[in-house]
Amino acid sequence: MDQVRLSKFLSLVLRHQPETIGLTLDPAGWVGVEELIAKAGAAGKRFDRDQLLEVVATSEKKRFTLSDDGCRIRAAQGHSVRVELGLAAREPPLVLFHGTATRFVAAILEEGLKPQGRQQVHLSADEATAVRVGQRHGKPHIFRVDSAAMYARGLQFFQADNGVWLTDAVPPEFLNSMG
Ligand code: HQG
Repeated sequence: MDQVRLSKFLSLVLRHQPETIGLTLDPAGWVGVEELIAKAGAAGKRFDRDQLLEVVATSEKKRFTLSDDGCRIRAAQGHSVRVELGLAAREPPLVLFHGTATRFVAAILEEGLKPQGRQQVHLSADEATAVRVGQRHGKPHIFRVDSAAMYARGLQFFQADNGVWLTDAVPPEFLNSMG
């Protein structure tokens, strides 16, 4: 399997549908590397440990995290299955960004940002990343999130292993449209 296909396959089984290959994530989202390789292989998706490590190392978004002992792997963020990543709550930068598509703007202004299919809302510290995320959905639209005010209000923020900022929801009063 080439690297892009392997990365997409890993996103599918480690974030969304582990059961398609008979895999079960532990409560924090981890699976054994050997078990993953064996169950993927049995399902016709063949790759070895070196190929897996290559994808982990070269994923520009650092989508996957290896345990310190190298025996387990998980997705850094983006899950739709319920996982408790065990991230410590921390103070966010003063401003964070969220990229979406123009067709979602009216609903977002009305009800704020919701996690939709995922466990939490994804935010980035830089605008360029938000533009790329928004482009996945269509014509991009960027919101500035007043994370300082949310934090002051007691709302919690977490930073995934790959730097993405996560929060449960962003109420509309903390959103500024950037046009
Ligand atoms: C939108 C990628 C209507 C939200 C990226 C987004 C990210 C609403 C879409 C990660 C809404 C959900 C996540 C509301 C939010 N009404 N639409 N109230 N609230 N939305 O894909 O943030 O490449 O689940 O704006 O880099 O786009 O997969 O979330 O457009 O980090 O590694 O609902 O996925 O990473 O879409 O992307 P998604 P996202 P990977």
